[in-house]
Amino acid sequence: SLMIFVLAACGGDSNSSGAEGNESASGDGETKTIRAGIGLNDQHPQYKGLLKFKEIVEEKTDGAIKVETYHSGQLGDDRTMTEALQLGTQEVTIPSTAPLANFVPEFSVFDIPFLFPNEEVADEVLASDVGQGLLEKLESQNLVGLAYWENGFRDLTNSKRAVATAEDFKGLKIRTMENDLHLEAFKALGANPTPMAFTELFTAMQQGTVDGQENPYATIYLQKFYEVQDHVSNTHHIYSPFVFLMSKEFFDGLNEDQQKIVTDAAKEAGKHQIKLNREANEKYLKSLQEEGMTYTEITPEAREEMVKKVQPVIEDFKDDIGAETVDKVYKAVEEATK
Ligand code: KDG
Repeated sequence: SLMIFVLAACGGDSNSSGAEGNESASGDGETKTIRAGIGLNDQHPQYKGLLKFKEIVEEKTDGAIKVETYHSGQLGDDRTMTEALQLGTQEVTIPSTAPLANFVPEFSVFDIPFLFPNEEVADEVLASDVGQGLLEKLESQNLVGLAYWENGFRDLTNSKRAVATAEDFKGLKIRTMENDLHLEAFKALGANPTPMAFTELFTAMQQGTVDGQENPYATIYLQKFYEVQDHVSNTHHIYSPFVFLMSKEFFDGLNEDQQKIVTDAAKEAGKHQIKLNREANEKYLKSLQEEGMTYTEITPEAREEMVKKVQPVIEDFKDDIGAETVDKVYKAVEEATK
């Protein structure tokens, strides 16, 4: 990385000395375009983060790399956009880790319910060797994981009843992300889960195909889910990271200066996004109540009961996720919790 730093510091000078002759941020005069798509809407901190990424990249490359931003699933859902990156027909997407586990199974480690006690522990584990190692595994899938961003702690909403205990999940038709561990965990809680892309969720709730869903408060509020949902509980059952993904084909086609710029920009914009996201998640529970939703707090005893119910599922999935990854993550959580 020192080498990359030196090249970046030299700027245009490396043009004359570099064997390739195009080692500067502005490239060889050809403009490259990054089409970046997300599922959430333009009010969400995820989109604000993406705008920050655009600003940094366009400025640092002097416009040699342009970033076009697409929200609300305009380019597809998490899964189809990730596939488009593999094919090289799209350059950037920022999915939740849950659907990404369909590409690299180890990412499902973050779908272990009640894994992280708080955001600080999540931060430490994601920055640790095991967290960063997971990003490296994406390369074999023709993807480059440039940084973790944040979706956040997920909380349950539904249109049927106030959920306070594990019992209350019984029979609720819950939309889950497209991830087998999510699906089985909700079954273990007695719910009737259906996996579905985020882009189909609002309509499914509106039409009653599902009774509920789970997402952080920021998403519930900014996507206006309160229009079709009546109850919210602070289940905090999963902390979902986002992964800032780039097509490997596109990344490999950038010169070293540009690779450093997009990598740093993804990290820098991520810090901004995470800050905004935490402010939003703190602020919007109150807004949901103002919009008429009932709020039910999960007591520590009730949460303990939920932990017990999903335990067998975690054991069943350990080998599918990768036992080594699971053990390493548990260890990292333990160390971060000390
Ligand atoms: O832009 C991200 C969304 O596409 C998605 O990951 C949001 O958490 C999400 C969900 O429930 O699908």
